[in-house]
Amino acid sequence: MSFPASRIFFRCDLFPQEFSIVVTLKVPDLPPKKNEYLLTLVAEESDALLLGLRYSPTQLHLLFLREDAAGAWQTRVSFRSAAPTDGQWHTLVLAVSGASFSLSADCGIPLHLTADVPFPATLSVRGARFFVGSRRRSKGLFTGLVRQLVLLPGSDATPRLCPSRNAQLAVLSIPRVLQALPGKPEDNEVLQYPYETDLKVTLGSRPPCTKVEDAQFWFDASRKGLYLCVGNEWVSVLAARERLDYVQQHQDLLTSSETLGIEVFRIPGVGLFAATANRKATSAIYKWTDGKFASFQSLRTHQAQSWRHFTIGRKVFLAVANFEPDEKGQEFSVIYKWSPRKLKFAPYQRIATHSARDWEAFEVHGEHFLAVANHREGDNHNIDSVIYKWNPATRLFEANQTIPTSGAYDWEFFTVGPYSFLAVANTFNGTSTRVHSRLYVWLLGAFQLFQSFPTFGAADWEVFHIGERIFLAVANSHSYDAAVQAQNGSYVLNSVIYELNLTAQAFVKFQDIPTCSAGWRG
Ligand SMILES: [Ca+2]
Ligand SMILES: [Ca+2]
Repeated sequence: MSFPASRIFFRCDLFPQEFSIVVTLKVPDLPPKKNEYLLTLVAEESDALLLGLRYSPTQLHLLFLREDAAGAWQTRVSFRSAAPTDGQWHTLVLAVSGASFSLSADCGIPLHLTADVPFPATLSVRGARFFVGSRRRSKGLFTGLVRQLVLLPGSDATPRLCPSRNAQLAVLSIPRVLQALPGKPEDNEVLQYPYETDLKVTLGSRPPCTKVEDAQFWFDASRKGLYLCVGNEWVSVLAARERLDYVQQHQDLLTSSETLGIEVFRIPGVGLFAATANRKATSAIYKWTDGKFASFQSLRTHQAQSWRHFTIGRKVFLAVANFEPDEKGQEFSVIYKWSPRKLKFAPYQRIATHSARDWEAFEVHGEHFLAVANHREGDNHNIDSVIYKWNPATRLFEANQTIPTSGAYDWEFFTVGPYSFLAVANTFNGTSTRVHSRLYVWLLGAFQLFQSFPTFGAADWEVFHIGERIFLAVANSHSYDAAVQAQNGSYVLNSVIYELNLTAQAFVKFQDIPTCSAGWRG
């Protein structure tokens, strides 16, 4: 079976720099020295093997072509005794990121290898063709069975499959026609980019934090504290800024589906509210009533990611970031306004957005702004995010400035003296999570680039003050820093703190917080 690479790579013809290949296969007893190709990517004209996955009785080889000034080099990374050729089903996950290669079989402990030659950052697939089960025509024909073969851009796909009750048949994506085969898929969630599933916020009382919950968030609603599960421990990411003293005891909020974000706010003279952004069709607003949060209003949302409460004069608004289009395929997010007459939130303005992640509301010199983090449009992550300005004449938000972003996840606004800053967290540029996140400063009526920061799937910026000092922290959801990775080869999450240096007029690195499995105890 073969197909042109352009069928998968129709927007961009570069193979991802970081990716995983998930394969479920059954290999018969192979004669010694026999080599069979599971998957190849071949340049049609030159017949060069750009990428290949080859199976032998004792090893699994990943082959790739790397070009440098001296020419093109075929590189091979070999994993010993990957999975036995025992005629049984096995699921392998191969994860590639730069010079780091790992392979896990049946959700077992992964084998890590660091190669001298990293996987190329720019491997062009123009004019190339994929072959499944061969290396063009009959060469090295695969004689086993393949049930699942998935190529995923982004980081290691292992946490998306494992642990699994049936590790040998762990399912990521199985074609419908093959689903009747033995080994029923457990939970066939829509395929998303792996870093997107990394960010899950759970509400309620302290949930378990094990390998399964790794890199997931827990929001402690009663104390407004955000925690990240790292190495079996809940680590405080955002300390409770303002303790809600009147919250006597802990409460679980029952939400209709998985909650991705929560906003707690007060409407003067009315009370305290909490809005939850739920993944399924509706999101909910709760009102603090008789000592607990009670259901107040339900609003139609489309995979809501977050809510933002803000006020303009005495008007109270609530904006939702919708990640998915509605039933008619229209993509937009909605600003709701509190109706003091009806005592409800009512839709006020609809704004076209693209997989919106976050709204940031702020004021500059008495004018009101709203910035949306547009994550991606279709498969394209390199799109504009938009800053809207409140027009007091039309009483609407109008586009004021666009800023190019790459898989934008979060906006953070803050001021230093008379200066207004806006930082964006960029996660992914289509091939890599190694992408700069940027800080802008308000000058002459617009935001201008102030500083760029190297980040790795940046998901969140937070500013905080200690006395007179100003700090900016970024949460990287991925890290490929060689020095940190070398510690034990385990998954490392790196958060970096910068401090504003007034002399240098720049944010300089204050400290790294390496949070690998044993390191960080909050
Ligand atoms: Ca934000
Ligand atoms: Ca933030």
